[in-house]
Amino acid sequence: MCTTCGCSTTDHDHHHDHNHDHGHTHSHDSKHSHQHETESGKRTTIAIEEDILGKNNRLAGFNRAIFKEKGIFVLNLVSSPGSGKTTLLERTLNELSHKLSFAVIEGDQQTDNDAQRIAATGVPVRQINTGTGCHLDAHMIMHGTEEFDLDNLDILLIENVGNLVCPAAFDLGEHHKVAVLSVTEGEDKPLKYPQMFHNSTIMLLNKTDLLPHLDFDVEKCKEYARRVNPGIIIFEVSAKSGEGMQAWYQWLSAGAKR
Ligand SMILES: Nc1nc2c(ncn2[C@@H]2O[C@H](COP(=O)(O)OP(=O)(O)OP(=O)(O)O)[C@@H](O)[C@H]2O)c(=O)[nH]1
Ligand SMILES: [Mg+2]
Repeated sequence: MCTTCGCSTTDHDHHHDHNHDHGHTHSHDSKHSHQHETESGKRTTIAIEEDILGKNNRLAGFNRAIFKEKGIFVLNLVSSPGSGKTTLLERTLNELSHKLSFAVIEGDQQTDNDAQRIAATGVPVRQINTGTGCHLDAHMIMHGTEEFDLDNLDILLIENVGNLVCPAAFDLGEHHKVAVLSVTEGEDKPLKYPQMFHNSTIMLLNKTDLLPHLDFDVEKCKEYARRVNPGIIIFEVSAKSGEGMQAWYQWLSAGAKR
């Protein structure tokens, strides 16, 4: 029995309605079920949502305390599907893992494709499949870190499920959310999905190598991001060519040594 979250760490399949990488369905879906149209129904939905977020925040606090005790710098990469999160991680690990010790948690609804890509860099990785769930939560991270050597870890990088909405609401106990936006998505995304950019410390504007082929307005995009989060730090990068990555590496390395 896990004394922090109250779950059994050995036989999740029988006791849980949430999902790690065990293939069962995640109860957080109740947050998104708006089938109750009556006033009392709405109250029920809101109460469930508060309960879920309250439990998540408690477990995120537990994660944060562990990360602090072990001196691990933890980042939560959030974005829409395909913005280049895994490609950014691959390049970052290939270029920095000889200097700093990393571990990675990969979140996807299905497949371990991304974990395989990370494993090829030689960095320890754990894949979490959320099934129908659209985001990682603190409980998944709590158990997802169990097999890592936390005493000898500088940086934990978490790649969340590709989704610009739900991951914004869930604290995993990370130090910072890092929003990845690729230039193929349109410069208005920070205005359309403000919570994600409001809650992120960093915006990595990725795929800048494609700019010559697009109408994407970089300055307008940066202005939109600052409109929802005046303090957001923006790095323009290409995970493919490596352009602009040095500034990101410096910020990451400084965070690990803080
Ligand atoms: N041109 C270009 N392509 C890129 C860049 N970064 C990633 N890609 C491509 O974009 C596609 C998606 O990249 P991924 O790294 O798998 O994206 P992701 O955000 O991890 O995707 P999900 O995990 O499915 O959400 C791949 O075809 C990459 O090769 C970049 O900087 N420039
Ligand atoms: Mg990925």
